[in-house]
Amino acid sequence: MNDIVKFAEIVDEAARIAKAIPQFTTSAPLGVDEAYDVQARSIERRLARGESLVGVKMGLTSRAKMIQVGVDEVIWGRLTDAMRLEEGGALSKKRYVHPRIEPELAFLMKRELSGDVSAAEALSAVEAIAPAMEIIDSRYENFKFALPDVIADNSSSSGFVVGNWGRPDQDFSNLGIVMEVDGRAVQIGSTAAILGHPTRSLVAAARVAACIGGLKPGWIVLAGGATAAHPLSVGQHVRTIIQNLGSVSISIT
Ligand code: 0L1
Ligand code: MG
Repeated sequence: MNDIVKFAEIVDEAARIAKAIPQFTTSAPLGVDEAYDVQARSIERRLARGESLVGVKMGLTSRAKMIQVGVDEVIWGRLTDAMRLEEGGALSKKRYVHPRIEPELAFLMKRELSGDVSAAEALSAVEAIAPAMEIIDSRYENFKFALPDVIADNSSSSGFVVGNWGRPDQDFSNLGIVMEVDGRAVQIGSTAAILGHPTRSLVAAARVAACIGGLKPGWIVLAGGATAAHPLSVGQHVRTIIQNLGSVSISIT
């Protein structure tokens, strides 16, 4: 069995049963392109089990996130329907290895978008925007990885929750963000931290998604965390408020 297939099986199984694994790059060479092949094959295994692709996540789009994990390149991953959590609902911590949560801005696509596009073209393909949160759960022991490891592991993406959709024809370039745990602010930021403007993340998403046929109507694009991610514990209630857009919440059980 070649390494791509083997790594895809290992990381898929680690995610499926929530069990930490050693990072790949300490024992085998793995490049960035191969790591995206591992990601693609591991997600194919989920699709074969009945899940469907519903979008993409952009990762490490802010300095705070790059510093938190020691990687300084924008990365991306795939979102499936099984990763979506109900707004205001519950997240069962035992389904994850060592989950963290981070505030995000979500785009809902109304038209296909693929390849090199301008910011205006990208925005014209958007149906709506919403406050969101992403559950980040590296499958690697101690949340430690190099760039190819995290890419192979679907860029740590493990779940997401989206609030109410709002109009995209508003200025969302610099909106205040507060993420609270049990009513106490744990992360504060601005949508401007997402590559200087979240639309830049959508432009990047269109470019990287060209290899999977582009972003599709109805898909969700998570623009990337604007702050560092926060560790989750049983009993917490987590809420993110984005100025003018509203809030999104989840309880940890
Ligand atoms: O910003 C992100 O969503 C990056 C995820 C990969 C790094 C991490 O596990 O926090
Ligand atoms: Mg994220």
